[in-house]
Amino acid sequence: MHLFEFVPVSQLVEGEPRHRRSIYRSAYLDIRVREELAKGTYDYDLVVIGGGSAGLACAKEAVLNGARVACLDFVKPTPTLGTKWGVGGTCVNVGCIPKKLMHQASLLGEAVHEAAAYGWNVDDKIKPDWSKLVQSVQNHIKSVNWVTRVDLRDKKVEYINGLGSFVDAHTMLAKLKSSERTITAQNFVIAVGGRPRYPDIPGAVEHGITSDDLFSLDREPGKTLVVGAGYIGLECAGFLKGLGYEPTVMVRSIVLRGFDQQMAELVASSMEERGIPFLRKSVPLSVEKQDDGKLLVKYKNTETGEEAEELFDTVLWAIGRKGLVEDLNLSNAGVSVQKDKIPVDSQETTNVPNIYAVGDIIYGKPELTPVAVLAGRLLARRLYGGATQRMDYNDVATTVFTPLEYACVGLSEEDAVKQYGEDEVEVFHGYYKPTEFFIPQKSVRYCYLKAVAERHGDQRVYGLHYLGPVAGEVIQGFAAALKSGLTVNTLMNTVGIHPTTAEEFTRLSITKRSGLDPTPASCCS
Ligand code: FAD
Ligand code: NA7
Repeated sequence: MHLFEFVPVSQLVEGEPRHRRSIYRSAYLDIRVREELAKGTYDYDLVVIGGGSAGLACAKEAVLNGARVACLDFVKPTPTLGTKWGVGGTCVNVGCIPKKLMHQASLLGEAVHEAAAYGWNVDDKIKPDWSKLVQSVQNHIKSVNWVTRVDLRDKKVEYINGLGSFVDAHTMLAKLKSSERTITAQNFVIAVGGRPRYPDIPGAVEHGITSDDLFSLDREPGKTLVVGAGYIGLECAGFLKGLGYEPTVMVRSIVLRGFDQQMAELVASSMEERGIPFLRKSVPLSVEKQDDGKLLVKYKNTETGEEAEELFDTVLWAIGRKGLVEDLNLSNAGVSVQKDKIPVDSQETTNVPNIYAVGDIIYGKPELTPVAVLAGRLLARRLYGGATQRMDYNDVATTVFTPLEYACVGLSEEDAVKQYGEDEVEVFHGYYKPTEFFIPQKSVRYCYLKAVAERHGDQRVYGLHYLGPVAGEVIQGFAAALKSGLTVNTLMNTVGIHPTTAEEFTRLSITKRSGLDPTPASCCS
């Protein structure tokens, strides 16, 4: 018998309805037949809770591998403005996509201003139209919501617009618009993601907004206090500045916690150079609305204890996200929770064997769309396709879309030192001058990159860090190289593409340890 021969279940199990899907005839066949019989007692083989990046990928892949799948998705309106959105989750509606589009809008503004130096006759006083930008972004999002629904229908995933909560480990209650529905399933995948946090201070919820409101805001943001110096805070401050508004970033402790701190400080400095003030070591105390609609923010310096206040048009909380475990009634199913996230093992199984979790909701893993998508897909293949491949959460590349972008893959310098010891880590670094920055003469002060590598032996590269234009595009390919065991020798012997900024990685020759000046003399030698 061929290992992957398709055999309809109906030929294997007496009385099995004809529409039941085929399964692989393979080493695990006996188990599958037993599972098949058990499934007869449930409405679905799999119910996925959450129609975002992880849930949709998992649901579609499960159907492709023969499972009967329903996917629940429900969005609660934001507490301040009541903003809500359609199926697709955070990335599409209030995350990566609108963020990247607004970042692009701000880069375009910069490009238009630079165009004059390249000979274009452009009006120097150009101004963006916020409502038009929001309209364009929202139109795109609505079209993606529509395509997502059609795709689910075509792929035979039953989409249920309902808020799911567990009744027991095999039963879910879905609260629909005006009714309730009880659903049973053999397996559940929890993919509910997270939502922005609000600080516990007076006026926070009444007057402050989050990224969930920003991309559809029906007025110009104006002078904006962005509280939080994680990547969402910095990205929002960055595009708001590029669009001509006045953002200020309030930093509680450090910038970009979890990222390489030398790079993080360069990102912050490059933003300050563009006129974005950073209120360091500060936390907000209260937000009060004034008669003229302005928001008075009182805040304090955490080191000196000194208090201060300032008026803003908008206060944007970007202080992290909390996992959406509350509505799930996880205790009914016996699922453990750790700090509003769900701990899972290396197969994304929770402490309850038939309940899995993927995406932002899992504890201690990168909160990124491609991570959610791949983990969801691999999980479905393991559950229904007989696959064994597990998600590798290491060496995931990412980009911070600040005005000067920062992308990285692998270990930060401090993590490499922590893991291998200072004597065993070599850092190759250099400043560089992007050709496109020569006209008009733009600041190259923060165009910097480094390779963190093994000091001896093969000199394996542990991490790559790049601050400059199109950072994500630059690092993506290097991420594949790093995953394939990239060494310093390979990097140095790779012929660059000239004139690009990515080629600078092939020209790194100065180590930090040498103390030599890493600023470039010329662009072409
Ligand atoms: P989500 O996409 O959040 O989907 C979960 C879905 O489940 C939601 O629709 C939610 O409403 C629904 N839900 C919750 N509870 C229930 C329930 N009980 N019943 C039914 N449905 C429920 N990642 C990147 O890779 N690149 C980026 O550039 C990037 N930028 C970002 C920018 C911003 C502003 C934000 C906020 C995030 C960004 N991310 C980015 C992160 C990315 O959006 C997330 O990692 C990704 O969306 C996680 O997918 P998920 O499926 O786990 O959760
Ligand atoms: P992050 O990366 O968790 O950053 C949150 C930032 O907000 C960080 O600078 C925090 O400072 C700061 N923070 C947290 N709580 C407060 C309070 N109460 N007051 C002031 N400042 C505070 O969150 P993001 O929103 O940027 O991103 C969340 C995830 O979504 C991220 O992993 C992405 O992948 C997607 P701290 O360093 O803790 O002192």
